Amino acid sequence: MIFKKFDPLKGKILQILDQEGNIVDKTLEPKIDGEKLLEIYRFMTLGRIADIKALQFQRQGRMLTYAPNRGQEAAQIGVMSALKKTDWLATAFREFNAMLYHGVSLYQAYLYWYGNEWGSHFDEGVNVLPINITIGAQINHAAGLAFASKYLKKDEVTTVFIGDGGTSEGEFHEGVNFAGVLDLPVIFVVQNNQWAISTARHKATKAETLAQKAIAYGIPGIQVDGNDILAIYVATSEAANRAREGKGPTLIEAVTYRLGPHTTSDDPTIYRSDEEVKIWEARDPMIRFKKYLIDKNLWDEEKEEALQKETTEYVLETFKKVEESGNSSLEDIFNYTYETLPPRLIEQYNEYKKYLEEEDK
Ligand SMILES: Cc1ncc(C[n+]2csc(CCOP(=O)(O)OP(=O)(O)O)c2C)c(N)n1
Ligand SMILES: [Mg+2]
Repeated sequence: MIFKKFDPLKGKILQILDQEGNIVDKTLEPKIDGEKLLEIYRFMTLGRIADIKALQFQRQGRMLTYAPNRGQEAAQIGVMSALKKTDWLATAFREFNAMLYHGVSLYQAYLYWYGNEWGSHFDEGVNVLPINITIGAQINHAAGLAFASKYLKKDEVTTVFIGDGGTSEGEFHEGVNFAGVLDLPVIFVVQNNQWAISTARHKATKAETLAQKAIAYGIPGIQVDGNDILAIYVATSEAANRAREGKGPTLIEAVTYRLGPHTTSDDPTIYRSDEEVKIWEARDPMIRFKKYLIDKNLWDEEKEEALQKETTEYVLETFKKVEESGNSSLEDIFNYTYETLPPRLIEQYNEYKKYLEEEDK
């Protein structure tokens, strides 16, 4: 129903909770119980603190390259909180919060960015595919996974995230088209964070909205305020219902903003203005959701302080464990993609082995 009301071509964007934390349309407010609302807020806080700390660890030389997601908490947790744990998640590399909410431990998530291969090996029963750095590839993984779920008649929905820039990749077209034509149970979530490294969103495509790309594949598309967790939750719930009823895929464009750098190797001050960042800082998804919880008498400053303290301690303790785990073995880097290593990887293996032996001397 919501997809008919918010036509992506008419520039209508779904918002339920505005920037100040006020409900703009009471009829659309989802019925989420207090306990779950608090669980969502705890995860948002964990994601926010873990993200800020990861950047600091990297600056201290204790972590490898890291891709921050500050500002995108609602776009990720809003989606995952509307799904079941038996559903599947396919990610690019900025979905730290989505992964944590869907069952990846903070220890595992950190391990990956620490450079340890075991950070890609999630616990049994955690339905999350490994991080995908190749822009767009996860779209086809998701379509394939959803094809398998449908073929095996399993009640599973696959959700896949991609960035605004990623929607210009060939793989995006192939995967969404494939899912559309076969009515696969997939939700495509485009996190439009306005930038693809230093390429502004309007320089990557002439399309007015990214949600309207859905029209070409004959599937519903909707543009949602990605910093409004209630709106994201509502759109995802409807998309998941459609998928479970066999009605096929949906595309959700979450309009959001990457408040930090692209990665720890990037300096965003070169390509975007402080004014732009300030506008989006005021749209921070955490500020409005906290206000919503306070208005509902579920939250106060005392609870906030305790949560901040407890979460920071947990994050620091977890990272200590990651550092104690050290690096994975050389074999771990090469052993899990091919049954028999192709010649070029044998060459790389030998080269790296030699490098490590020389370093040890
Ligand atoms: C196939 C491919 N081409 C180029 C890159 C280099 N690259 C890494 S991130 C990125 C930009 C991605 O932008 P977007 O899809 O908007 O996602 P965001 O980083 O904003 O989350 C590029 C071009 C890559 N990883 N894979
Ligand atoms: Mg982007």
